[in-house]
Amino acid sequence: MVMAEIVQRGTDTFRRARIRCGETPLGDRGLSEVSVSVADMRILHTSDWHIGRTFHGVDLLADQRSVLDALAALVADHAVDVVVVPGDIYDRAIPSADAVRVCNRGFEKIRAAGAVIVATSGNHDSPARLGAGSSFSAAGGLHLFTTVSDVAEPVIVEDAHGSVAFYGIPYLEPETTRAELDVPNARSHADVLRAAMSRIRGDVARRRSDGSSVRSVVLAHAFVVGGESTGSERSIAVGGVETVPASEFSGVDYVALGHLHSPQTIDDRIRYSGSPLPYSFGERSHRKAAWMIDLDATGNIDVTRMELPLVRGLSVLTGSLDELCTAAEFEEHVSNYVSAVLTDPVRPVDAMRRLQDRFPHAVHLEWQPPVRSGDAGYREKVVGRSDLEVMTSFLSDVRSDPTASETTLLERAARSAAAEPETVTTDEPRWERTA
Ligand SMILES: [Mn+2]
Repeated sequence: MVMAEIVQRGTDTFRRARIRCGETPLGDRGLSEVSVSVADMRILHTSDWHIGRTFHGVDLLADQRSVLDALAALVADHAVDVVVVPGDIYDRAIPSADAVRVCNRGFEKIRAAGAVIVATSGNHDSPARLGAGSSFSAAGGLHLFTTVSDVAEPVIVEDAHGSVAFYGIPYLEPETTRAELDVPNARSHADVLRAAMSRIRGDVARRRSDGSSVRSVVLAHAFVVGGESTGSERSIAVGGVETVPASEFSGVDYVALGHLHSPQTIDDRIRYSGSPLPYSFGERSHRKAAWMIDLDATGNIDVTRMELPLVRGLSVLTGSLDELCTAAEFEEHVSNYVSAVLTDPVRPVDAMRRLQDRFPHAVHLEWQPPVRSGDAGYREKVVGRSDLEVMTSFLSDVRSDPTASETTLLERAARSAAAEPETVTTDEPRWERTA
């Protein structure tokens, strides 16, 4: 980084950038990195990357790649020391090869920008696959916590004031983790998290027992009471209550949460960063962000919301197909992901192809014909009309008026249907009475 660039980025960055002078490049750093001393600890909290996720069938890898670049730029511009990612790194347990490439590249860029990475597995990740090679990657500054038995074994990052212990709690499914946490009667998410947090508090206390002022950061993937979902999260309510009271996280200086996809604050020190990209049209008005936390000597925090770039906007557009394809008012949406609500009275032919001529990123459409004035519900429409009239007008609507011979057939069918009993009252239905 040339000095002119550093100065341009402001005095705060200048101060922190100077602290970083003299650091060796990534390849030579290895484990010694964790003992680099800086002023206050600066942490960037992001989560729910969901690398490999598709959006209405459309591949989002290019968008994900660019938002990871933006995170790496934040790390470089603001001299972030540690990036925490509490879960849902990938969208699925077995990500595609391309998704793995995008994720690895993101990790490398963030690491090369100067931050240590602490990440955990979320409910979408496979702990074993995400954690493969984690003891080796830790030597390079990528700390992947995917093992339940390691919850009380933090990675320690030093700053000028001493140690900060980062504890990674992988997503805890009560059914599969209660034995490992030694709480055989745990039924709920709160039960297993309580067990994990109790181990963590025990470890913090042990580290402080000699009088040293160890500060602590916890990463967890859970639905904390008071949080709001966006609709693009997969429910974790399998056979029980999914929410966890915020009080379970007492005793730590900052709790970086993953799972919910919009940035939000449970209390000042317990937050969700949300996903870096919108993953449903319901999130189209959200601005995606990461939290930047400065942790001082006493464990006090100063939090700044860091806006993430909108890689591609989301629009829900309503109108007739012709209006959508020609009206000037829709021009500002042409490069967005578009969900269209078509209001044509007759369902237009080849609508998606025509829509995509103007909106290449149209991904979804639905047809909502207008309710004409005087239109009544089906029940009102047929009341007082004979069966034959109902059948005749149905044919006229969907095809053409029935011919004379067709009308005769309809009459016969109506009479024969009317002759049959309305309901079957025997225990054993007639049509099953064979042999
Ligand atoms: Mn998620």
